[in-house]
Amino acid sequence: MQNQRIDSIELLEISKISDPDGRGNLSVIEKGTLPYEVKRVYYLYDVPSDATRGGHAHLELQQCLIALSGSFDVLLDDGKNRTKVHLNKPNRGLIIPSGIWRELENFSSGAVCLALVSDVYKEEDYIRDYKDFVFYKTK
Ligand code: T46
Repeated sequence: MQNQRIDSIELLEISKISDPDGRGNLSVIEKGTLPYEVKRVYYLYDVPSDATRGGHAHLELQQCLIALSGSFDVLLDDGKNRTKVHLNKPNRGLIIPSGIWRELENFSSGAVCLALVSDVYKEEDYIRDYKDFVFYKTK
């Protein structure tokens, strides 16, 4: 959506079930955890520390990003305001609504970014040019 602002971005604390016998942790995302139905899952890995992923906005797609392993920064921009979120916990999700520019950078060694998203892949849903994005937000 065109009028989404930075303050509509949510940090989700995902339940963590710690095993009483020391077998580690288990986190669950199920129907109702996210504000949309998950239609696709993809993940980023082996990302060099000097690489940037993203660099676009979506017209309709909603996403939840999780640092399953390691850490990275997510720069978020609504055309007027910017913020940066550091993701470094497998039980924390960053929910990005549509209409928000994002850039992922500063990947640690071994970082894995899991994305749970609201639709199948559609290139026509992307705004990949920042000037086009700013124009879209001011329309
Ligand atoms: C996002 C950030 C966090 C597909 O064929 N299917 C897919 O589901 C995806 C996500 C990508 N692709 C193809 C399209 C390109 O040829 O994989 C190639 C790389 O995609 P892209 O340049 O969009 O990758 P990122 O990491 O810059 O962006 C991705 C997502 O596209 C995007 O929605 O928010 O991760």
